[in-house]
Amino acid sequence: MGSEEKPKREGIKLKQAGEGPSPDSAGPPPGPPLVAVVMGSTSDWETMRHAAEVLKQFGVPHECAVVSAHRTPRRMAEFAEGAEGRGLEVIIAGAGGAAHLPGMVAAQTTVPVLGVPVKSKALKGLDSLLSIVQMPAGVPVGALAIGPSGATNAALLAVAILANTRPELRERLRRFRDEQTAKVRESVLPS
Ligand code: RP5
Repeated sequence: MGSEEKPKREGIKLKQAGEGPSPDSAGPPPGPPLVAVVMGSTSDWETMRHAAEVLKQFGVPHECAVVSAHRTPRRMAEFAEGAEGRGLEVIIAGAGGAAHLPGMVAAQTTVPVLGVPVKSKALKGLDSLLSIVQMPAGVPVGALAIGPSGATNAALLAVAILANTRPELRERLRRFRDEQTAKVRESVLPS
């Protein structure tokens, strides 16, 4: 595979899919990953880390990796084709610009794919959003909002999907919502 194996940017130590813990300092919860957070570039991490943080908060074992549709197409294919066999139940894929990663991954697996449009410099993420949301009928990608909100919600949606068969996660999700509600109720506007 040669040069395809090299992520364009170094600096953020994103683990490659299937190579163990994510870059969080304390690492993700132990156990084989149930969710993969993949992104087209290390430059997407600033957005996608929000997904990893939510998964960690909910105690969901996950992995994070750079898997670029156009720079590492073979790695992307290997990742997507192996996802089900490795026990992944949800894939969160973030990309910016001509954001084909979520759709290309979804084309090669039946594991549900949630797409996060990363905010691009040129078009502020509108290009990413349209690339992800406008999948032709037959191969779905669940499209989230542009940027960190989308990454956060992709992880919350992944938790909700996993919670269908895991009552303890459902309970944690309920508690999260209750706490969120309480915070809003208790909030005070500055005078
Ligand atoms: C896409 O191109 C990535 O998902 C990223 O959002 C965008 C720009 O990548 P870099 O040029 O910053 O590596 O593949």
